[in-house]
Order: sequence, then structure tokens, then C-alpha cells
Amino acid sequence: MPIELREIRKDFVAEIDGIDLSGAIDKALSNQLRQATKKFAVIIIRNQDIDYESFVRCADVIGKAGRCQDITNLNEDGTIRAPSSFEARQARGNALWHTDMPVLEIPPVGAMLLAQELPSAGGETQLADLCAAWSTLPADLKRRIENLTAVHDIETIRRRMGITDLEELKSEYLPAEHPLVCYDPLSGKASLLFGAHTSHITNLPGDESRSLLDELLRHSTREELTYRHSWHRFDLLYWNNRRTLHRVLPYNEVSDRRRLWRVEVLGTDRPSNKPRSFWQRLASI
Ligand SMILES: O=C(O)CCC(=O)C(=O)O
Repeated sequence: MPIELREIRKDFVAEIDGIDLSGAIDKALSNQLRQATKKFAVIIIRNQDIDYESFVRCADVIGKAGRCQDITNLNEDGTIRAPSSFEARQARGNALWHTDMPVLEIPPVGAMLLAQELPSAGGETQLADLCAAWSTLPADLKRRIENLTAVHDIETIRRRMGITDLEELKSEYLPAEHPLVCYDPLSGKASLLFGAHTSHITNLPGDESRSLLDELLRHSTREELTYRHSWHRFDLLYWNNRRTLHRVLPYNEVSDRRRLWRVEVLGTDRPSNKPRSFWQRLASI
């Protein structure tokens, strides 16, 4: 049976109704979900009161499930963690506009969250459409940036979060360099690759690099290019990590509980500024 797909934001966000992702996902449903991820960067599927294994299996529909973790302000024993703890300070990086793990040579192509516990107010997830950001840039700016590369670094996001006392974590990941304009492997569209991990644009003087990154962020996160997801329990939210920025909005971390399951979808190719060939596109249908 064809899935019911409601477009919420044109070519960016859709909601799928009337499906149940518990247990095995049959071939027909997998195919339809995969097709949906080629058109939409963000997909919402509500009312998925499913077990953890079924949730992780959803990532295998799009690619291969990668890192699994909880996004939460809770300790393992279920108590609310101290705002000064390392975990709480680290989690605050999610409040900065970012793409997931651009410090890897092959960053994930996507991620999914499934809401388990939610705060009484705030804690929405906001996402920005980087294909629309690229396509609405002025032509002279497009020409200026189309062959640039940028360097992404864990140290950069940690510094922005005010974490300066974690010398021992310094070499966990090496910096990675990627084209600033990349083609999204799922939709085939041109997109931008930058965010809170981006330390600088290669070969530009520091102040020019900073002001270009600030300009791209202002342009990409204008209200009309973003979607704000207000959570309900058991909402499943998927995003394409190669064509979005995202962040969590503030909530009361001291009094309210927030816990979402999270799974990444592994990438298979390095971000590339070459459009995919006809044959590559055909092979992924
Ligand atoms: O907690 C959220 O809403 C966003 C989580 C996030 O930024 C991430 O999983 O990378």
C-alpha cells in the first residue's frame, strides 16, 4: 500500500502517516521510505512506540546503522545530571547550528531521533535547508565559494561551548577538510557543508574566513529556510545530514527531563563537489 506522505515544507520536510515501524520492515515499505529520503531532507513519523531494535533497524532502510546513543540530560541512574558535568557541557554543543561529525573523512549521511521523555516547554529541534541555502545565494557569492574547501575540527566546537579544560581529549579525532559546496548523495542536489565544527576556510585569511562563515550561517538559518520540530512522545524524526544544519532549542535542563534515542546512518562516500553521474544515480534507485 502506498504510504501517505504530507509535504510540510516544499522539498524539505514531510510527514508520513499510517505506518508502523515495529518489527521487520517489508521491501515495499523500505523502497517507499528510501524514495522519500531522496526528495525530503527531514521526515517525521509520529506515534512510533517501538522497541530499540526496531528503531535501529529503521536506519538500515536508508543505509547502514552507525553510532547509537541517547540524547539526554539524564544520568544512567535516571536522575537529572548536574549542569556543570562534562556530559552536560558536551551536550550543549547540540545547541549550536551543526552538521553531525564533519570531522570524519566520511561523515554520516543521516540520523534519527525517537522521543522517549520530553520537557514541559522548549527543547524543539530546528533544522535548516542547506540545498535551499545554496540555491538562493547570490550568483557572485556562489562563484566565490564553489571551489573552496573548509576544515572541521572537534576543538572548534568545544571552544565554542566554552570547554577549554579537556586537553586529554585533544587527539580523539583529527581535523578533516571537505569541499564547502557538496552534492548530497541522496537527492543529488548541491548543498553546503559547514557548521559549528568548521574552524576555517582553507587558504583564506582568518578574518575573511570568519566573516564568510558568519555570512553563510546568517543566510542559511533565516526563518524561511528552517523548520522547527515541536516534539510529541514517540515522534521519530529523520534528517539528511548532508543537506541540513540542526540544533536543539533551550529547555529547563535542571528541572525537566529530556531523552531521545538516536541512531546515525553511516555514509559510504566522502563529501564531493562533483555532481553524481547519470549511472551513479541510476544505481541508487
Ligand atoms: O537534541 C536535539 O534535538 C538535537 C540533537 C542533535 O543535535 C544531534 O543528535 O546531533
